[in-house]
Amino acid sequence: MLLKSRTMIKKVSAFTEPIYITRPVLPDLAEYSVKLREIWNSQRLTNDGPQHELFEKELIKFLKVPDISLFNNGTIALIVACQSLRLSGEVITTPFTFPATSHVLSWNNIKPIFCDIDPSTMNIDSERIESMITPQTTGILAVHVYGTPCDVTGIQKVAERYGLRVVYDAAHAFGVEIDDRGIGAFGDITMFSFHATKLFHTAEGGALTYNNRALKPRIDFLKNFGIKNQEEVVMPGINGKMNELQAALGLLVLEMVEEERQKRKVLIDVYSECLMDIDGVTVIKNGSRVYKNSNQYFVIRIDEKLFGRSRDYVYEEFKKYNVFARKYFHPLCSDYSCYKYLPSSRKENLPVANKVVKEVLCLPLYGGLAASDIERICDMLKSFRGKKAL
Ligand code: T4K
Repeated sequence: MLLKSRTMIKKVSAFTEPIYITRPVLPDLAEYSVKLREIWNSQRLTNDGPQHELFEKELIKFLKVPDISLFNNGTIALIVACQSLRLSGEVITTPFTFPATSHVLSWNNIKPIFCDIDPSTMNIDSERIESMITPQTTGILAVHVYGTPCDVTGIQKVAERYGLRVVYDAAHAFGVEIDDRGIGAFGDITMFSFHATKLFHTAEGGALTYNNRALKPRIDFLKNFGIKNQEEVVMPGINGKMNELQAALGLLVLEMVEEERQKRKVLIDVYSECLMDIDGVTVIKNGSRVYKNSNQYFVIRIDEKLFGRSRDYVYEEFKKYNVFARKYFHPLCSDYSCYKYLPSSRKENLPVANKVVKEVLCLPLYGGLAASDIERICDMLKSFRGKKAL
């Protein structure tokens, strides 16, 4: 039975094994060995082999997108997305994300312009984007943070009004849909990360999806050194190719992803119920039921005044119980030494992001956890409350 009382504190013991923020879904090793045997027999290890070709086709169906290009990781994919759209000058982006998002702009010699975030979705605030546009602005790089979709309609309207390109970082949004439309079908290009820590993964890996299929040749040249054929190299490309071992793993993990998503949904419901009425703890809803969620993260916000303890205190206490929560995405990109000098990094420009980043905490979430593990983590959290909150 779940704990309901606000004041009752259960004595909780630490986990004997560490509980991490996530664990990867892994197919049966024997099944993967069968795939590896095929690869061994063919001696085709990379460069658009048969596993890669099949994986592209399967992902197009699963993600409900018109076209796709596979990559060795999400960061290189995002660098190529900016290159393929010829983004330059300034690009408006969010400070509340993983370092990769703003770094890909730097790798393209583009100045990141940080725009504040929406307090409810924690995504870039579409209503503030317009005020950040200058004659140098060429695009918007938005993140569906924690898998919650951005205001895709609002962003598209601003982009069309000013002739800007839109790139989405959907690293956390695998399989998310809005009105039955894949999240990767919005904007000019969407990037997915298939890192081991993601709901869906290929150990390392990533993809770009896009509506305009005319983009494919340029994207695919860019990820393969700019090679068009054995006689022509048409642009300064990079090596961003996904290999056959990654693609084969992806094909097997893809078969398991829906089950993993459902298991996580059950655990999210357990968390939500356990934490429903704790003063100072807000459960971040991954969106209404209008669209399909990725269930990538379970996120709470801790209001220090009401809870009686800070987010950082809770994070440290959890460690003593062998629970490794994460402060994604602290620190803000605008606070990194390489970006804090930018005028858009000033705290006055980013009041919401600066508040949110002190309060968020991602709790462990993966299908291998039991409901009783989640209840135990919730009991720990309750026991951390400060006196004022009791
Ligand atoms: N954009 C956004 C918004 C992103 O969040 C990311 C990546 C990217 C772009 C870039 O995509 P990629 O280039 O990575 O495809 C992890 C991941 O490395 C990173 O991919 C991810 N975002 C980020 C949110 O999380 P760390 O530094 O937190 O990972 P790490 O190694 O501390 O792992 C966390 C926990 O996961 C570990 O404590 C245990 C578990 N774990 C991890 C790995 C790697 C496993 O159980 N098995 C594993 O193999 O960054």
